[in-house]
This record gives sequence, C-alpha cells and structure tokens, in this order.
Amino acid sequence: MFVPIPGSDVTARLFGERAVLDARICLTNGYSRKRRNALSCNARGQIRMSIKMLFPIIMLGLAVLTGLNGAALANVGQPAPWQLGLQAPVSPVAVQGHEFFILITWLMVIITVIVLLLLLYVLFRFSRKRNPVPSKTTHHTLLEVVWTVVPVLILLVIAIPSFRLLYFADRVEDADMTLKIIGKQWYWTYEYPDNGNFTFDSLMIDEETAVAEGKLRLLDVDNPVVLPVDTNIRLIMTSDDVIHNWAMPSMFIKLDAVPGRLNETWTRIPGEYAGQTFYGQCSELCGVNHAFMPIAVKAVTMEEYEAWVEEAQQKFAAVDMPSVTVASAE
Ligand SMILES: [Cu+2]
Repeated sequence: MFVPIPGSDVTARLFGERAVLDARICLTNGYSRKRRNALSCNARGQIRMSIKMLFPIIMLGLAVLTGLNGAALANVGQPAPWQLGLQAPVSPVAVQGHEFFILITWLMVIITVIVLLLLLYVLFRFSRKRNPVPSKTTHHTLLEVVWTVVPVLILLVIAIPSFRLLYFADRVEDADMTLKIIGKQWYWTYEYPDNGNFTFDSLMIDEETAVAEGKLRLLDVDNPVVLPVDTNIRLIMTSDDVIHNWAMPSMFIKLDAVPGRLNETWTRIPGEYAGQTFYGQCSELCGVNHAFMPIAVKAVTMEEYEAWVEEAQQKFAAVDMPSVTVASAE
C-alpha cells in the first residue's frame, strides 16, 4: 500500500533532507528500487511511502497527543494555552475519571485504526482489477457471531468502570462538611451550613480590575469559595431562577443546579494543593451573562480555613432562617 507525497519542500519538512535526496534521485533516474521498504519512487518520479512508514507516523502522532496531554498537567486548576487533554486531576473522583477517559480514548484509537486498516485492505485486495469475480457469499455464521459478541464485550469493558465511577462520584458516606451552591442569574451564592451558616455571593471581577491586579480575566471572582484540604466535602447545589451548572474540570464536577431540586456530589482536595486556586465556569446556557459567572475555589490548610471561617462569620451575613411559629395548645 503506497501513499504518494507530492512536492519536495513538503517532503523535506515531513521526512527530512534524505527524503528530498530520494526525490531528486527519482526525478533524475526515473525509477529507483533503493528504498523499497521506506521511501521509494514510481516511474513518474513521485516519492511513495510504504505502509510500514505510515504506521510509526500514526503512532508518533498519538504519542505527541498523549505528550501534550501530559504537558498540560503542569497547569493545575485552570486551562492552559494549546491544551489538548484534560486539566490535571485533583480529587479522587477526578483521578479515576481521568483514568477512565484514557481507557476510552485508547479503545477509540484502537477501533479507529483497525477499521481504517481493514478498509484500506479491502480497497486494495478486492479492487476490480485484483478481484474481478466477486464472491456471492451472503452469510457467514462465525463472522456474524464474532461481530456481535466483540462489540458487546467492548461495551462491557466500558460499562463496568463507567458505573463504578458514576456511583463513586455520586455521594460520599462520611462527609466532614457541606457546601451549598446556589446558581443565580448571573453569579453564584455559597452557604456554609456547618460553619455558622453564613452566606455570600461570588461575582466575576471586571476585566480592567483583573488585568490591573494580575488576576485571571473572566475566571477570577470577588469572593472565591474557600475549602480546606484533606477533607471530604459534600457539595449540594440548586438554583434560584433557571438551570445553571457548577463545572469544575480539575475536580471532574459538572453538575446541574436546578430550581426546586437539590443535586449532590462531593470532592476532596489533597494537602499538596493548599494555596492553589481552581477555576471553573457555569456550563449550562442560563441567559445573556452565562459566560460571566465563573467559579473560583481556593484550597487552604485546616488552620487557615478555621481562621477564614471566623473572619467570614463577621464579614458575611447569616443565612436567613425562616421563623417557625408552633401552634399552641390553648
Ligand atoms: Cu449559569
């Protein structure tokens, strides 16, 4: 199987000077058998590349993609320029989610490559020239069993870790604290019911301030969520108006905040991330300022968290608890 590469400048860029030399040999000698296994020439002086050479190039491309994915891991908690893969996984759910993503990606790559090679083989082997009298076979029991059973097995390989991850992310049994998240047009409100029940709003800081203070444009907020590290945190979310979605890629969270419903998930930030801020955005089209209600979560040590809670209880209002009048017996 051969793929022609036209143009020696493109050839040089792709395969180096040696290939250009081959191209010249092709042009002067017309035909060369020198590099039949790698690059060779046809009668018109075009360079041809064998499938043996194509395969390492495909694998190199995949390796580069995986490598770029790895390079992006250096940037924790926020997107990076030219990022191809996911953000670095932080929470236990994110680590498992990342592994699941890699499993699915490789399955996809293997299936795509097999189908492509099969297609190329069929095009080559069963062309009109090479196979003038086509077979009249319409059924092949073994083949039909195989192409039913193999996809079922592939789906099983996907389903088992998928359901395991779904239930793992659903809730944590021994939560140390709860954060309540309320989506609003177009900002977030947070409540800390286990720390004195205070509440505050978290709004995006405007572009000029962000640039002047060296903060992240469209991602930094006036009051970030502060969470302690090494703590199981239950996250419950709802909305006051329309459906929003609290999405935090580094924690593998993307959960709808629905009016009249309480959705639940959880997270845990390892101690090594103390001092780190993680960024996310609303991920449900919720109106005209949908793109301007970012999420910022600052991870701190437990001591810093306790100090912050004390300060926050003074600074922010308490959640208004409805006063309940109990009917008297008289
Ligand atoms: Cu929203």
